[in-house]
Amino acid sequence: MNQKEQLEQIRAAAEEILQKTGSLEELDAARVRFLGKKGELTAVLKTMGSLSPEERPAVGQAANTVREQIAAAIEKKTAELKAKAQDAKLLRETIDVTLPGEAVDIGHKHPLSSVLDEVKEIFMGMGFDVRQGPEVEWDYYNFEALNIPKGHPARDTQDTFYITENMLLRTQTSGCQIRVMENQKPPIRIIAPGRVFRSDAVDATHSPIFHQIEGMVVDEGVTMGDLVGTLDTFAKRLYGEDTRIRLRPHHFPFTEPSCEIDVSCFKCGGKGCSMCKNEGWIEILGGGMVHPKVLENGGIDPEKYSGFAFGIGLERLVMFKYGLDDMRMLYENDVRFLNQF
Ligand code: 2NM
Repeated sequence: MNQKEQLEQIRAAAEEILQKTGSLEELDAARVRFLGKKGELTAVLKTMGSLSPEERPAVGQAANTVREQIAAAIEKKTAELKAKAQDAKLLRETIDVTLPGEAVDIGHKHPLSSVLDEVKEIFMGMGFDVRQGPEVEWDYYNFEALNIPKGHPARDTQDTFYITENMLLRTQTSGCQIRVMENQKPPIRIIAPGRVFRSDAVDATHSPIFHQIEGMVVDEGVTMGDLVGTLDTFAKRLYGEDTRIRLRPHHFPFTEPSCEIDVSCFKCGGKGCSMCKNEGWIEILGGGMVHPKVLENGGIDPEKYSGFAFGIGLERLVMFKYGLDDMRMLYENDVRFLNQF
């Protein structure tokens, strides 16, 4: 076979192979085979020495033509394969924007938080400030300043979590009230919501950790009538305009006189039902006139000023509001329960 025939054979072989080539890797292999330094075309050119000077230009030109043809064919095929690969990629990555999205679970306020927020709003609407204090408290602020003397049953280690002899987990938020009295001149109108701790066994109505909202008003001429008016307004705002309150005498060391306060049952309106255990009334509050000794301990002159104070159990409010019979549901964070609010 002379060189011209060889060249024609190479061209034909290249044409056939390029036709069949389906990948860029195969294409590269073909380029090396035909056009590479050690490729078939180079091999033919190396034999040109055996030609006469008259034959050489024509064969050289033929070789160049074949090289250009093959190079052009490879280029064309490369573009085709790349376009095909791009189409396949786009097809793979197609997104159906009409598919329904994945629903995101959105959380919401815990019932203890939403009722607390409601209570805060009601008192803030009556001009109260919201104050907070430490959960780890001195014996002085939790007991001594509140006229709870040494030896009082509330101070017993059976009821109180002591950390040291003088330091404990607060059993009420009253330390806030004492600190406000120490730092602020009357008129004082505050509520102090927060976690409190008592060494109680867990059952449907008791928990060693629960929440209280305590309140205090101190000014000149504050009377029991102010306490009744304030808490009557609170009860009506929380449970509805038809709600009434009633006071029963009670005893607290830090108030004198003291009372427990019931609201008319918001389910039966006072007739008696399962919610109020046929009483018609539900106890939600304790309160009274701040004991003169407590005012004095706060640095306030009991001859000039008087005040009322009260304490509300948040869990009880929530349980009555939603008709819960077991406090533990408020702490277990079972989403099947929480999702109902
Ligand atoms: C209650 C019941 C009665 C109360 C008293 C005071 C303070 F600091 F002013 F003396 N704070 N909270 C109080 C009074 C709390 O909880 C059932």
